[in-house]
Amino acid sequence: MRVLITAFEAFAGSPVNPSEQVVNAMQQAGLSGQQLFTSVLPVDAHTAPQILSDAIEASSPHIVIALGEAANRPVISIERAALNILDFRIPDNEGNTITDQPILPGGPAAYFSTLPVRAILKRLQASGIPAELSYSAGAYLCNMVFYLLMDWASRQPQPVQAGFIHLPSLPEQAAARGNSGPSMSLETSLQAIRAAIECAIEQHAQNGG
Ligand code: PCA
Repeated sequence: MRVLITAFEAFAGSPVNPSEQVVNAMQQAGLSGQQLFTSVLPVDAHTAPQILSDAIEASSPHIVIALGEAANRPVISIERAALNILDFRIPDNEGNTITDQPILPGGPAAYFSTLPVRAILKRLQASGIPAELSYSAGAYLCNMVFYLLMDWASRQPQPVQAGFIHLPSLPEQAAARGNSGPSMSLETSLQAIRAAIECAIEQHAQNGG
């Protein structure tokens, strides 16, 4: 099976992004028995859509899990819905601050993840990894990529399992911020994403994919 995992580069003044580190570690280790493709997207509203679409075209994936960092969240957030809105609280890495705009004018208000979100939640919790289902991926780059990914998935002749997972910051990021904000180790986030991929592969096989 072809599995595409995307991440984001660092943003908001942090030197690293946990999603990029997870994807780099996965790229090095590979995914046994599957074809793994990875892409690290820019935090740039003008170029991220094309780079996402190039990554999809290059991999023609059965499963896509897009990853990003949610600095204020203490647990793995399995996103359920992408909204058709751009409403940035901070500028992206190229200085664009887009507010009150649709991602796709005339597009549906929202798309749901087609990942087996409940099964992933249960698998993570059973493995001792704190996780939650989240009903908002925000209105910044992560939500944008999630929405565009689901828009692509909705147009495929065969069902694609696609969705978005937000990761907490790494402990070193929380330490550098010097506040009492939450964090999760790279090993735990990596284990979570491996488990999520396993669930999606199992579900895909059950669906006769
Ligand atoms: N998190 C941001 C964008 C890049 C990232 O990793 C977000 O939640 O939109």
